[in-house]
Amino acid sequence: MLRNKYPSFRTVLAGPEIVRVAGAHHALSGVLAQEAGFQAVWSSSFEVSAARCLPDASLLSMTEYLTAAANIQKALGIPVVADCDTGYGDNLNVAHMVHEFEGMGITAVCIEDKLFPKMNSFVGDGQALLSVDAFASKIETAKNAQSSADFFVIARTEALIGGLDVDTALERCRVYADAGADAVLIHSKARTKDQVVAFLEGWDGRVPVVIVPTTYPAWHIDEMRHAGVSVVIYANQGLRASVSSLRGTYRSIYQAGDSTGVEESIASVGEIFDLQRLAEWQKLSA
Ligand code: SPV
Ligand code: MG
Repeated sequence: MLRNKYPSFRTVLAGPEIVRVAGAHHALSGVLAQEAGFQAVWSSSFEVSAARCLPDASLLSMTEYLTAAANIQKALGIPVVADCDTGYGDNLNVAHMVHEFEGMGITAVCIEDKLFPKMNSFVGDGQALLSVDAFASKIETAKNAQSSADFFVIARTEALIGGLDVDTALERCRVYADAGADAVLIHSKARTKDQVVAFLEGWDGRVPVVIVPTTYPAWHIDEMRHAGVSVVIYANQGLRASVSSLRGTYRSIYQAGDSTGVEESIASVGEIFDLQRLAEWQKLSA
């Protein structure tokens, strides 16, 4: 069975456990996240653009992000959550984006309340936001554009990234939930979890809360669960690990003049065959 079956993100979220999601930029990284036990994969705009050595600044087209997300999804038995930035434009772009992503088998998308073109959340301070009403209208548009009731739309507020306070973030998320969002994502680049904890304490639970603990990595999954987190996205650790690993390996081979020194620490060719599911493919040949 070379085509994968996978549950929708909504189905996975309906389970009793906090949903752990890992960032990926290609199918191989998605498969390795799945192998580690993650319940879903985040097709990260930061990772996908970094894989092209481009900034995460709305430079790639919707189609390029769609292709990346769909290629990851095809390789997996768990759902992809597609990071769709601002929805690639205004309400018309959002409707088109939902048609296209849903049409390619993606069961969950996330859009954020920054202005298009956007810049990655960790760049600079005081990034500008779309008005609450304009973003709520994007959420409504996205929900009206989906064809299956199962399709899942996450509304991400960048209020804290933009230098606004927790009350503003809460107010924005309440409006987004009322506009039909299936979950809200509260993003923070603070070095501690305090802002996010304050958000969770003030949240009335009308939809689940998603977090991205890149800058507050010490928060343990059990404590997150306790605090009311429903979904946690480890958005870019895989990419950063790849960079460290590739850099070390290439340098070591170049400096040594042969590759024996790295043999012990790199995957075998056989392991790559397994990830390619070569044996299953070979059964197709007569
Ligand atoms: C991503 O992974 O692309 C995200 C999270 O959106 S962040 O990079 O923190 O904006
Ligand atoms: Mg992103």
